Amino acid sequence: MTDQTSKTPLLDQCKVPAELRKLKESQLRQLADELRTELIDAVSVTGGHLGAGLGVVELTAALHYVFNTPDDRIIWDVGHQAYPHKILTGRRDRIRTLRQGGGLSGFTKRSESEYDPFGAAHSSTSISAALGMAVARDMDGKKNHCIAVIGDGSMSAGMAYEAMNNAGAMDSRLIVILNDNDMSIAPPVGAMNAYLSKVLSSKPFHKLRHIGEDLVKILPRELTKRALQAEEYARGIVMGGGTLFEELGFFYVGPIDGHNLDHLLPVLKNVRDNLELGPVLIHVVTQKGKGYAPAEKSADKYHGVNKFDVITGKQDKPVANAPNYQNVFAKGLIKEAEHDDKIVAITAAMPSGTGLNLFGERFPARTFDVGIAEQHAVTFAAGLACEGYKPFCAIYSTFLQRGYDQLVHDVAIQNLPVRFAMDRAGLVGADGQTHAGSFDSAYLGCLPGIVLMAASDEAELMHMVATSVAIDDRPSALRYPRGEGVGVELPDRGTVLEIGKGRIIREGTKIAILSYGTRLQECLKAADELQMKGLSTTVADARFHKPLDTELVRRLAKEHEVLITIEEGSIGGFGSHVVHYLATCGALDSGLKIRPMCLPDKFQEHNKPQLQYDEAGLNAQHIVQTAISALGYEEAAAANRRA
Ligand SMILES: Cc1ncc(C[n+]2csc(CCOP(=O)(O)OP(=O)(O)O)c2C)c(N)n1
Repeated sequence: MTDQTSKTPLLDQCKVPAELRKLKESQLRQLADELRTELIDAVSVTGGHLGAGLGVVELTAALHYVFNTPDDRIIWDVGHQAYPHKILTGRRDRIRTLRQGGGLSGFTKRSESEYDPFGAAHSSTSISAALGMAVARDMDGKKNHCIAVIGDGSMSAGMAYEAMNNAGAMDSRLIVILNDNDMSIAPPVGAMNAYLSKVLSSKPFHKLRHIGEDLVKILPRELTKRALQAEEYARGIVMGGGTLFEELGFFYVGPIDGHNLDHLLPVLKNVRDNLELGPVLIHVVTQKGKGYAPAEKSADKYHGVNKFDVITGKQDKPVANAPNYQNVFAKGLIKEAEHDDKIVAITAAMPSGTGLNLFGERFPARTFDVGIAEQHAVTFAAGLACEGYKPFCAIYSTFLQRGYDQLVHDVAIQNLPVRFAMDRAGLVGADGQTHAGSFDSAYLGCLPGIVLMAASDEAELMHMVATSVAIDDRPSALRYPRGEGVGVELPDRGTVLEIGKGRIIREGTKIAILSYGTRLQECLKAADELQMKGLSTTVADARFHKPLDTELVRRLAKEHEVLITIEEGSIGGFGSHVVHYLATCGALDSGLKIRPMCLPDKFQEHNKPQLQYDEAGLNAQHIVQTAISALGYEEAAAANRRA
């Protein structure tokens, strides 16, 4: 029985897709409206990605209605648009726990639901994964469908083309839905975007009255593959648009209005029922933020939002106590670029996330948004460096993983002075495992010749930007975290630091804490506490991971009983190098108690940043405990109590 008081009576009946599939087709419009209401209400409580989900409400309902999920696999690219999918696939009761500690992930995740056949968060992986599943299905003699849903922004990454190129040649039955909303986080860039606009302007939307006849004509069940190929060829020539995909071996259908269920449903059914087809690309046009006025009006279409008031759309923005790191990075780089016209900046589709939107306002001709194309961004920067430019490649630590071979092969081996500005280094809170910048110190620390720095506060970041400009004979990278600085005074312009030299912040005699990056504040708190316990503590800021300040490290090792290193990065990073160095030069033979503190050896789940640090054991109290237990005082105290 339907709850008469509910704002979402139909949605209440559809806890899983099998129940959705019991509705009449004529009820789907109302269901989609209810789904949108529920989505807005949920994200107003949790914050998170809203615009992308609003744009695929109808598509989500239509896909689960037409296809037999979870046997049919729907793979959402990035996964940030999958909140409506989560609501329809048994997770509505937990939807208000999105991105909260212990709650649902903000992306698709295999361990969360059988309806998430593939986890995502980094873009442009869906076609490859769907093709793998399609080929496995064929080898197993099964019949289920494999559907990748990918945005026009995510189509700018090379991986999507690698997958299409392979799919076109494999001829396996695969459905790719191109969700074209003419937006990424910022307006999309590049020739592909221009191409899609051309397709849209040259071809009218399929009209309802044509859809049945057209598609029967286009996708006749009885056509042999050969005849189908002839048909594709003819369509490419006659219809103009879609040819690029057809040249890649896809059967192109579209463009289709992705908010019109009368258009979507027959197309999806036709494609579902034509088992002779190889790879098909359905070009669906949607609007990011659709159906919620404040989102539709906003410049980023509410890509990612804080909690907000549903009536006004006003977001709950916490008052900032200090400027955030990305803006300080932009300020520092603008200042340097005013003095050096060889400085150029590169972003891979994240101008506002990296602060390069500010640099771009000041130096539009020296700013390059290359699209979601980290691999290209790195080698493009290498090319600029070859010609005497000073490229700053501003890429989040987690996304730079994608450009690793380019970094090794194109930049490091050729010793090119590309500067990497790695934002979101360390834990990132609600975005969780897939976005944590945990590994850069480990994956860069092993590269010969590179200079690695980590800023301990926002003034240090300014200095390190200035230092990167000065390092013109080899690659360098600097890491800084997500969020606000610590509130120190900012210089007007950064000062160039001595390469490979750390600094002592506080002198002591018994315990030494050597910090790399922003845990420095916790080290100072820990030192206060240790001091109160009568344990004289030195605190040093390493500044550089490579070249390592071996003189400082040796001195700390020699003059203290305990040496703690601390960093917001994985095992294999800064601390591992310090231990390796000390072991190699025999400094551990004298009985030094060394304790490297780093992130735990696991992919930490999303949570509030403070709780993530607690879980990681990287707060002041953990440093104190580590020092005390290294000295054996806990055991001594316990032995005393026992006596
Ligand atoms: C490899 C990688 N780089 C950057 C990002 C950050 N990012 C998340 S969503 C997004 C835009 C995606 O645009 P599109 O595919 O068109 O989806 P829309 O949000 O417009 O629905 C970007 C750049 C990412 N997730 N993965």
